[in-house]
Amino acid sequence: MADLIRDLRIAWNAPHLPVTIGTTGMANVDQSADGLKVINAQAAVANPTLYPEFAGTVVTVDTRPYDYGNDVGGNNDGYHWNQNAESYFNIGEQMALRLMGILPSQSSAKNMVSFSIPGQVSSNISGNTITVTMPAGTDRTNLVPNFSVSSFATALPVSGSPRDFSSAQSYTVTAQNLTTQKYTVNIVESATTPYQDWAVANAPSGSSADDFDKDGISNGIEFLLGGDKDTNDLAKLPTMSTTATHWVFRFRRIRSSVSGVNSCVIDAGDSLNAWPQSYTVAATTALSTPGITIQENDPSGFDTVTLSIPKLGSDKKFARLRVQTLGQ
Ligand SMILES: [Ca+2]
Ligand SMILES: [Ca+2]
Repeated sequence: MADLIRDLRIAWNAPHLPVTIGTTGMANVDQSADGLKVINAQAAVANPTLYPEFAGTVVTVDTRPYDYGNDVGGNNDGYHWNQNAESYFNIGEQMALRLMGILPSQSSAKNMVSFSIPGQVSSNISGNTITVTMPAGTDRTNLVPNFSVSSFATALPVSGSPRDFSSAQSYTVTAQNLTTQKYTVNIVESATTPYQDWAVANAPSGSSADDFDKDGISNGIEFLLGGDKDTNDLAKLPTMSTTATHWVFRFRRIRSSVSGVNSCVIDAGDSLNAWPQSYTVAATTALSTPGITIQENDPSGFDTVTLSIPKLGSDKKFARLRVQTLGQ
């Protein structure tokens, strides 16, 4: 029996495989001879003094109490518990209960550890209620939270699922031991403007026209492009390229900035002296000046903004991005 357990543990690559042993059912007819030897040997495997390698992972159930004798059901064979169904049921139950007693304990942890929504101002987990503050004017109908839960726990809906937060939404976290906890998520709007919320962390002094972190990008533009005070954000600035027929001006804006600007305009012209062409960048392609295409959530949390201007014979083109934020 000990060798069998060792072999199974190797074969299944399960060095701590829990094992429950039911003693032989030959007890009543062979109690004094070989049957008893087998019973004692089966019991010995679960004796941690004799087999310390099995301590805590192997148990033996003595099945003799479940032999109800020849007079109670069964077939009076005198062995195999007289094929009494009640014996089999009770032995199986005892073996299962003893096995459960040596299984590794399952975690009951089911906490929502962190919860955030891209573009949020802040989020707070208090008990089973989560409050996320989003910039004023945020469209709540299709927000995509990211969250983490306790080790071994799972959650529904899963992290990264888009949901309509027009009303409070609930999440159920299920622990490894299958107990559950419900969390309710409420969205509130910030009392300050999105730019002001950004500036608290990234430009605590000066106006949107200043360059707080001196990376060459003014605060207002940096807000729009998703920059921060700890990063040199030059790589986020708009790019200009050409096709056979068009000048192409392109940048990514952080999506939550849409409700944070009075205006976002691309000026263009054939020299740096004058900017005769102006294109308004609004929330969507349809609301923007023709020539502008907005790919929403490309990637998630950002929009890709593209302006295409026909060349029409001009051999050079200049363009600039102007942003006027709500709140300075
Ligand atoms: Ca800057
Ligand atoms: Ca920066």
